[in-house]
Amino acid sequence: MRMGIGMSNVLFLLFRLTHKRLSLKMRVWIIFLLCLAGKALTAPTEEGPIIDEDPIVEEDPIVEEESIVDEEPIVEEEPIVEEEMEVGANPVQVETGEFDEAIEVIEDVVTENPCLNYHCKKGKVCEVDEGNTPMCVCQDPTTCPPANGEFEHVCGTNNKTYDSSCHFFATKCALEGTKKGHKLHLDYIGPCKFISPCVDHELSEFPLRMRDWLKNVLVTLYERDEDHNLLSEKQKLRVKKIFENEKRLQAGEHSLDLLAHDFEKNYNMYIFPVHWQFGQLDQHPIDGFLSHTELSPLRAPLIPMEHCTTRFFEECDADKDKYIALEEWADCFGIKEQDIDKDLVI
Ligand SMILES: [Ca+2]
Ligand SMILES: [Ca+2]
Repeated sequence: MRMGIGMSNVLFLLFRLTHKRLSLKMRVWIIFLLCLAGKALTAPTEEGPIIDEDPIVEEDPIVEEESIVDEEPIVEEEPIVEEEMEVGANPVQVETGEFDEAIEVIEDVVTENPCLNYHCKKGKVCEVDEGNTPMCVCQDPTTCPPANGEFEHVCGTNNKTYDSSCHFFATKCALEGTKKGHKLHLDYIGPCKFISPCVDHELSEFPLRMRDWLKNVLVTLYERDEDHNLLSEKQKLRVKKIFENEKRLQAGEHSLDLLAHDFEKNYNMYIFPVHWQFGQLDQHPIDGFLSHTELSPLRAPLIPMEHCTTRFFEECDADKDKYIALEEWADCFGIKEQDIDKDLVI
């Protein structure tokens, strides 16, 4: 159900974001997203058991899959503690997570199966050794479900198209420990294609639409949050102020001039949405920095539609350390230094 709500948000908001410029592509995207929605709704069991009234788990046991730093830390997969989606998860993240789910929880009638509920990172599957101890091993790409169409293809940073994200991550896993594997990331969703270079004036338009989009995502979540599981109470209080502000620019198709004017006039309404999105992405680990992997749920679906995505996020990383810090993030969305507030990342 929550997936359905998230999906409609994605459809609505992604549509709004790129409607005018890319209406034909959007149609393809809507079909793609609808297919994902269907997939998500028909395969709820893959999610594993969901604990009601989940306790707040501070440290997510899922470790970061791909780090861009040179020294990739060696991490051990841990059994999953709880699979419930974090409160207020970004719908874009939710859907992408569903899409590039290469993690398999092996279902087995034998309750003793140690692989049951054993969580492996993308590209790996659980197997038991002689001692019946579960372990994660690289998935054979040929065991990935065949792609249902082009919309399941993904493009790697090596500009190679993979049948699905499962095929991509299984291939990447096999290259683990090599330079090639280290450099390889999922670039965007869809087959590799020519993406026209982003020129300066186009780059300056990108944050205008993105900020407006983030604000509308939050307002939509607020309006639909009947079950109190889309936004936390703290988040709701923040969004309530935006929602109830009479001066708020209503969701719709706006010219860039109007968006720019609104950002100037109603600047305060944009501060929280920019912080909120950062918090949604900064999860593995929660450290005030976004790695390539953490950013991926946002950028991978956007790149085929918004050709400035890559350049925008590259330039966000002002100190070029391969991570986007909160300060860098806020700055590239036009948030003034004095308004950057860690406490808003809630
Ligand atoms: Ca992080
Ligand atoms: Ca940086």
